[in-house]
Amino acid sequence: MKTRAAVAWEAGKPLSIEEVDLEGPREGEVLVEIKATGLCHTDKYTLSGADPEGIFPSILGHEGAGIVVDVGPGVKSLRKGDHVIPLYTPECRECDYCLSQKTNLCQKIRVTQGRGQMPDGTSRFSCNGKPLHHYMGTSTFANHTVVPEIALAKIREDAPFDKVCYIGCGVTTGLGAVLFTAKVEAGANVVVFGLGGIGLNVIQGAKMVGANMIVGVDINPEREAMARRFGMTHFVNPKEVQGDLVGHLVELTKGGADYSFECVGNTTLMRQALECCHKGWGVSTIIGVAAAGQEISTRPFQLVTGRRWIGSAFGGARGRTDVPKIVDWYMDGKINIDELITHTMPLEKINDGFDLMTRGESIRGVVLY
Ligand code: NAD
Ligand code: AHE
Ligand code: ZN
Ligand code: ZN
Repeated sequence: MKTRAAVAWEAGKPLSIEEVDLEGPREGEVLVEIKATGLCHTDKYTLSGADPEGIFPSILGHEGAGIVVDVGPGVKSLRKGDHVIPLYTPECRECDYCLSQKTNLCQKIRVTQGRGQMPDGTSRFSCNGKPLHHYMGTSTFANHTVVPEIALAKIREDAPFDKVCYIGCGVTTGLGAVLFTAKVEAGANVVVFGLGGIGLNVIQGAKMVGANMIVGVDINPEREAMARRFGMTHFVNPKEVQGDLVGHLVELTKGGADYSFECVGNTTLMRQALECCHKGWGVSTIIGVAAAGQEISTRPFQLVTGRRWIGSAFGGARGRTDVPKIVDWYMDGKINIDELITHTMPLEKINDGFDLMTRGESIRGVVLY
């Protein structure tokens, strides 16, 4: 079939709107009509060329929601008409990783996914006869996409696509990092670095679990008002701190954060996030994705003296199990998504959406097909 897509032909170049060819679903695969997709910073990161797994030409996008149009042979859990959210972290429920119950990082199709291929090693997308790579197993910057069955969460039919698409990455990543990865408890003091599409969901999660202090750190002062509405109790703009930011945060939290989260992708901030944690027990969670070649460092003494450094992918959520529940939380009014979606646009304006992100003007931009 033909469908419309924003194609990433080359690193560092704007996306190009094309009519592309899409083959139908093969064994274990599902054809999905994407109704809406969010723009996540990770898409911008990959488009920039800084992602070692970035492959071009490709169709980016990993924060979508849509409807099943067709299923391939052997697909049992989904049928035409089902509403779904594609999962860049699948949940096969049978690989060693899934069965371990220790991680959400299902590895069933990770190798081919990282190569921009479907599990059988081929692509379903092409343009003028030239194959296009898939991205993160989802490629939601196409109006129609083919996704493995194990990488689709079935969701309730009354959930609005233009809002719940954000659960496909940002909402789940932020809330999940608090609830599933760090397991923040009521009364904890939390410091969040970066108050964008991810960090504001970390704030929302910290508020949900009854955190005491929720300190937000961002160089964009425009982020303060929104973050306060989501539960932030203290705002720190590093540009306005006299002297050492870590010392300032330790003093503010009276000894250090019980939990900190890095939601920017900046290795200097990752170090500061660890070092502002409380001696003896503070846990710092890295969420941000740093460019190829970048490394983190700290004095080992920081860890010897009881701080712990951990990371979180997709908020530690098991997609097919947890995503439908998070959709319920939204539908029950337990979490706020609407206010975070600051801009919507047609596919033709997707590059403008990334410009808004770059200028710090949007929290989440969403493409409506
Ligand atoms: P975003 O662009 O919406 O937000 C980034 C925020 O960081 C902005 O508010 C910006 O002002 C702030 N910032 C930038 N430099 C800063 C600095 N030096 N000090 C303090 N604040 C600073 O991005 P996002 O969509 O929220 O994504 C955040 C990061 O999380 C990205 O690296 C993205 O790739 C990553 N991410 C990771 C996962 C995961 O599963 N681990 C999932 C989604 C996104
Ligand atoms: N390919 C990149 C790493 C990108 C990365 O860390 N991706 C996160 C999701 S970001 C969503 O916005 C993730 O889930 N990682 C786990 C995985 O298996 O990819 C690089 O730098 O190599
Ligand atoms: Zn993302
Ligand atoms: Zn698995």
